[in-house]
Amino acid sequence: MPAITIIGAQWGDEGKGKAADLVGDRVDYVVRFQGGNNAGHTVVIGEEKYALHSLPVGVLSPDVVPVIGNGVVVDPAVLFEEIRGLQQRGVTCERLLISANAHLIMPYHRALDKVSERFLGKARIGTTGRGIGPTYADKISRVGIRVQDMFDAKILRKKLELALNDKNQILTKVYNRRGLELEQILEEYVGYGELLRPYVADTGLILNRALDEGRTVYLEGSQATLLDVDHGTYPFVTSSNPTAGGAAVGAGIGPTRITKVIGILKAYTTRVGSGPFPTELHDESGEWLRQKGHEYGVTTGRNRRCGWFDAVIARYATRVNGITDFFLTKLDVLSGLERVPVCVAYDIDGVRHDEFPMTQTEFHHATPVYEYLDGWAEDLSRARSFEELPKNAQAYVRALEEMSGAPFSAIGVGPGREQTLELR
Ligand code: 2SA
Ligand code: GDP
Ligand code: MG
Repeated sequence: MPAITIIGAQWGDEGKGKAADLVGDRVDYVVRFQGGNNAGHTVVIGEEKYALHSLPVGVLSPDVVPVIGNGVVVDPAVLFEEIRGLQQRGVTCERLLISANAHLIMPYHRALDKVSERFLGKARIGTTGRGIGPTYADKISRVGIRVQDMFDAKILRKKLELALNDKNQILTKVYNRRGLELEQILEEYVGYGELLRPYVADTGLILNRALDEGRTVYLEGSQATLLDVDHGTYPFVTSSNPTAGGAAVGAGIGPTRITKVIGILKAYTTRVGSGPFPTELHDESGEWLRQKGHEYGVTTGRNRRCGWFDAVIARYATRVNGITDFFLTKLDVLSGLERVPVCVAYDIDGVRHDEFPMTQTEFHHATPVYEYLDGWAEDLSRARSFEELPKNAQAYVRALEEMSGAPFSAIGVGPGREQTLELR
């Protein structure tokens, strides 16, 4: 049976949380495979709204096993806070499984993330400040600390000594900040180890066995294609691989297990943090989209930058991820426009580009070539089938589908579970 992955097709916040929740009653496992508590995934169930950061959305479905895979970075304090918050609202997290190989976000990672951003000034990435980049950097440098290290105080001490030698030098000598105390961190993380132990498992083995037994595994991406450290707008990216290839690596399954790659695509575009964004609107239209779409960071509360739909990006996401179908979200937000601009190609220094350009410099110079589609005035939030949508909204969807390079299988007309139209 299949593993299915959902991937953000733009710069994040496309509505992956809602998409993952929708399948909750049809899957057995929901797995986070990269990123950490930089993510903000919103799920609206009736009157209740949940914002998940570390936990997979599957935690909200009673019959699903939520899994934090080996590719994720975990901040134990944040994770426990999130578990506690859910428990207070009657959501139990007992089924949660956490990979022993997942890396831990340490206090010096958070400190370095914040202070390096401050020192970068105008060149800053605009990170979430959660320590994500420094944690992945240590993982790749082979000096990271993993979940399993918390179970052995002696090993943890050795690894911490090594790490702090280096990090305290940087914090004090380069950034003129206070160094961190080994004993304090050791005590804190040994404590987290005891609390986490019941959840820790060989998640790769469990997921492979589940697939062998015919169960369905859902791989929930965070961030998005253009924030991918390999395929995104480097250096303005996150430090993991949110693209479909990363799903296999970060969950511990083979790529041949993944039979479906669902791209989540917003009917317009947003980005939070720095970096190039060809269709960005700096005028009242951008503000209109932000307010109508409630485009504010779920983790940091930052204003999201807003712009029109970009078909070059959608095609790029199809190519990089091998997207089998798209879920188009937030179509309802566009009601009330006379004409809806859609970027169909870029003009780069006088040359038309239909594909994502090869170099970052070209992307920085890209200006959108727009086509203007007829808008609609009607409120879409009560529509329950594609046929109920105004003709121009239907035409907008079909035009985007044509440009994006993969079929659209669902359309979002509101944040609620029932505000989803299936497309054949
Ligand atoms: P980081 O913290 O190292 O991952 O930041 C690097 C870049 O990745 C962006 N990033 C995100 N972009 C969109 N949504 C994210 N999650 C939150 C949300 C963001 C928030 O759901 O709203 O609340 O601000 C997310 N996480 C990371 C980040 O903006 C940097 O551009
Ligand atoms: P994620 O990071 O991709 O999970 O997305 P976020 O949760 O950060 O942001 C998406 C926001 O859009 C959330 O507030 C969702 O509740 C909301 N949302 C999702 N789908 C739709 C939709 O089709 N229409 C509207 N109006 N809101 C939606
Ligand atoms: Mg989000």
